[in-house]
Amino acid sequence: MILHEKISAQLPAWRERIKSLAKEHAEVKVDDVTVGQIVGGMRNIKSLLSDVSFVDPSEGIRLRGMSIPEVLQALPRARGGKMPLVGALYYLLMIGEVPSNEEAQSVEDEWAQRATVPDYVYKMLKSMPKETHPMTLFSQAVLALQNESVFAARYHEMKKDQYWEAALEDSLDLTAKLPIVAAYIYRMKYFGENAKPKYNPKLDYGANFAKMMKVSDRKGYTELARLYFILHSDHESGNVSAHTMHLVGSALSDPYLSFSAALNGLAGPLHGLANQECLGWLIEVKDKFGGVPSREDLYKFAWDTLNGGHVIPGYGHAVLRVPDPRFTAQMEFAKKRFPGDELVRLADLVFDVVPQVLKEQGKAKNPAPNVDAISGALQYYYGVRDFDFYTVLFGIGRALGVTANYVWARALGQPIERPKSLTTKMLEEVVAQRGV
Ligand code: CMX
Repeated sequence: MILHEKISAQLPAWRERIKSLAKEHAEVKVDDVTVGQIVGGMRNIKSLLSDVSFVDPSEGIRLRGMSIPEVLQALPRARGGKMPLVGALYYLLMIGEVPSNEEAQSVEDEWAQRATVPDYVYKMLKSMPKETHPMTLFSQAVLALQNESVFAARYHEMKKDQYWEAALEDSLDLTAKLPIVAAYIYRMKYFGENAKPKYNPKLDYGANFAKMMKVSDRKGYTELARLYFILHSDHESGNVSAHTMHLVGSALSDPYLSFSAALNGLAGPLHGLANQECLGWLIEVKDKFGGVPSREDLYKFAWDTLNGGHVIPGYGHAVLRVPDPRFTAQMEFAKKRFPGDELVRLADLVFDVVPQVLKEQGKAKNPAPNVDAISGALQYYYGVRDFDFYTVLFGIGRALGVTANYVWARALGQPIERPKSLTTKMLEEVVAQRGV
């Protein structure tokens, strides 16, 4: 398998680099930790290692060193489409190089071979109460699939330097199954259907997802699915979903256990659920004003949201200090294809007004839009209008980045995570000793 071959070839050099850092330079200081960071959610403490992606606060995400426009430009495209193959992105995340068409296609072929979901998963999903949140169903399905884990089955017979191979098997199996599980949840929950979605090996990952979702403009939605999964794949390792995957995986919990945990973090309203929240907020504006409001009305509505004690979803970021390039890429997609759409025009007006409101309020360190500020509007345009499903889509994309990180974490023998906690009294004593 191509990913296996390429990672095997790179591994000796990577292991040497990590060994040298751990053995010869372990005492070198990278940063100091402040009291503010400890009481403030560990913000910006440099304490995780990932070569898959990096977020520059003033520029945004780089996936294996490439910006979003570079990724969209350089990766091999799906036949007849303008967007790259999702398999090409997975190759880039795993291997760190832009694949050839054949290499990208070989990842797509791996997925096609693995794209089956056991019956017990469907049965479990069907047995859940109708009102169960789709993220709960999605996470449960991943947990149920843990039964298939190669990593768990082989754990006792593997040596530590073989863990990554089983992790790679699981990662390919898991990512192959996620679009099927997600499409099944969608059709079951909102349309009362029970047919098992069929993955067509002649189509790529994005096209299969569009087909299984049964949206009416399949061609347009195929392109959106490809873009969406690529943009949501990775955002360095400190965000809640990526960090959760990393933390749980560090206990050698297999990729299914770790990813189910990551999904539970993604389901929080301050993280992935913000896409659902954001579309809800846009619709509220649209309903209240009977369409796109005036600048003044929107300005007042945004202030009312803040004064009501709520955040404005889709705005702000823990690391970024500029508009999120993932927002920009989606806005460009929408403006090219359906510029007159009411929600897109509204999202554009919000982009004009909300940063100003947040600046005036003076709390948010970053008043600019993040990835969630527009993603729901695009889904809505294509008829996927059940907002609570949106975070599931984020989850499919996020799996690509966090499993690539998982494979490399095992390949490089990253140890169990165990930061140290202090008591409040200890912190106060540190402050008193410093005399500040
Ligand atoms: N609306 C209102 N207030 C906001 C805000 C927003 N969009 N963004 C930040 N703030 C507030 C914070 O709540 C915080 O207030 P308190 O001091 O009262 O607690 C203050 O500004 C400072 O926060 P910050 O340091 O700028 O931001 P954080 O790193 O603490 O939080 C984030 C980052 C994303 C959770 C926050 O900006 C937020 O809640 N945004 C809205 C939800 C959202 O869009 N989340 C999705 C993020 C992307 C993703 O993970 O999917």
